[in-house]
Amino acid sequence: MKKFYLTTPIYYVNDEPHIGHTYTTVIADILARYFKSLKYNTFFLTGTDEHGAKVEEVAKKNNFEPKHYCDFISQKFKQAWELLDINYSRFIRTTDPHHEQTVKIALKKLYEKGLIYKSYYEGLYCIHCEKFVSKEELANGKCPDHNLEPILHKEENYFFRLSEYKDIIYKKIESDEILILPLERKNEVLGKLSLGLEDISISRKAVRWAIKIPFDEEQTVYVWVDALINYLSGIDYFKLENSNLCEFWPADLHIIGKDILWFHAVIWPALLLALEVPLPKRILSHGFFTVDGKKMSKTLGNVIKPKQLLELFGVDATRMLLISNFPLGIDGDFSINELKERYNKELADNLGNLVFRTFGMLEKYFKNNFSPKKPSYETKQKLISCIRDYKISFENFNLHKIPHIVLSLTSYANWYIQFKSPWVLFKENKIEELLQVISDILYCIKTSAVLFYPIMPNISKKILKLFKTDNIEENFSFLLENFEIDIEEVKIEKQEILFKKLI
Ligand code: ME8
Repeated sequence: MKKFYLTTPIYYVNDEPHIGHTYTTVIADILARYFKSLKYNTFFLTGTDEHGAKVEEVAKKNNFEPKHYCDFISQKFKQAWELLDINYSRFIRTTDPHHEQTVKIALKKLYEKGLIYKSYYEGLYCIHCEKFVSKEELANGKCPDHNLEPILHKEENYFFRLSEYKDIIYKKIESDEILILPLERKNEVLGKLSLGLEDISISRKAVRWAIKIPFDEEQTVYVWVDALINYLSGIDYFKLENSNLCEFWPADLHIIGKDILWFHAVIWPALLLALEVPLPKRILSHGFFTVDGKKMSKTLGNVIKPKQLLELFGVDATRMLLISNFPLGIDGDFSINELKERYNKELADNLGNLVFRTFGMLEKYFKNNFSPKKPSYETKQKLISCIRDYKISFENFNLHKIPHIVLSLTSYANWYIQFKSPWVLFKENKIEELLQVISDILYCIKTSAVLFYPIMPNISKKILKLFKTDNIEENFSFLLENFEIDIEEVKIEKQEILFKKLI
């Protein structure tokens, strides 16, 4: 059986989930559902990144012990993912004992191989990025991502011989052995790599809320090394638990935001090469979004929480609107008003109205006596081209295109209704022709419901119930392999409104 192992970043617990985290996690869930429906043995890992100075500081501010604070916030992430129908296989926390043990095993291996050494480090450190920053990276002396001044930091640390891996990583990225998507991001990484690669410090003396270095209790593991190793502990790579999950390695896809590409494209592969562990196959790095043209930030008070979208649009529409608002690789802007407009136009007026009016016509014209015809040549061609575009977009991870592709089918069906005017055919008693038109429309509806499954699983199930179809995954793989679908039965009954229009 083919396998697919995909991951999201593990999110910091210094704050509750917002739509940035939601975006990445929804993308992962859609891809996991897609591959699972195509009968891949799929493993989808997400979780929380719980160590580091920043978490300790926020916990203290809120009068919590760090671990209790982590329990509290990681629970918020789990709750949000439940509300968004995120079907992850495992939720990993870096405070899980087996993860901590995995990190220690990895560090010991690196130390024994002579790939870690002690030295002094002095530099500017942004505790919100949890990394040293160079003067060139700063904007007016402040971290451009957090608008805060970094602190001057000097201490004796353990260093990892990252510089030794520059050429090999360059080659592996250039040759797409590690495929970085989209292409512009690959070029960015190659450009930065060609400027040079220095060893990095992988331990801290001052940070206490962290995993202890196994060969020196005075030092703790740098949070990024701790965090990256979650991709191995999440599938029990060193077999600390009695499972066969390690067979999922190597990861088929790491999904991340562009902010953390360097860690995933360079530092992570170098650590894996040093550990003699096979490399991940692909990294999908999406853009960042602003809200009404401004960076999302607590200070500006414009952070959008997933709950706000869920209350307005419901779970399925939230997922669909989130991923299709702009191309995956680029930065985009978010405005609730624009989303409302899209919801009304694309979901209420297009898809929702199509289902409502078609089943209304079925009831009016055919009562309980409807046996569908095969699709006409023109509708069949439309279905085939839509399924082909859909597959290509999924294969290239162009997720933002998918809803628009499926909606082109429902738009076609709405246009077809106007064009063929079934009410005239009924009036003129052209029953055979009427049967063909309604059948064509039903093929479009059923096909779009199946294709929408990874994105809008509940709406998809609701529509497919009208065709007395339960086994969606079976229908999904059949449709994508054969480019056709069967309609055996249709439930003729008055329809509820799938998407209530928003004012
Ligand atoms: O970086 N637009 O965690 P984090 C789009 N713990 N996506 C956004 C976003 C925005 N405005 N803001 C956040 C960390 N994201 C580390 C990761 S992995 C081994 C360790 C998403 O809580 C995006 O996926 O800061 C980004 O990469 C991630 O959240 C950063 O989450």
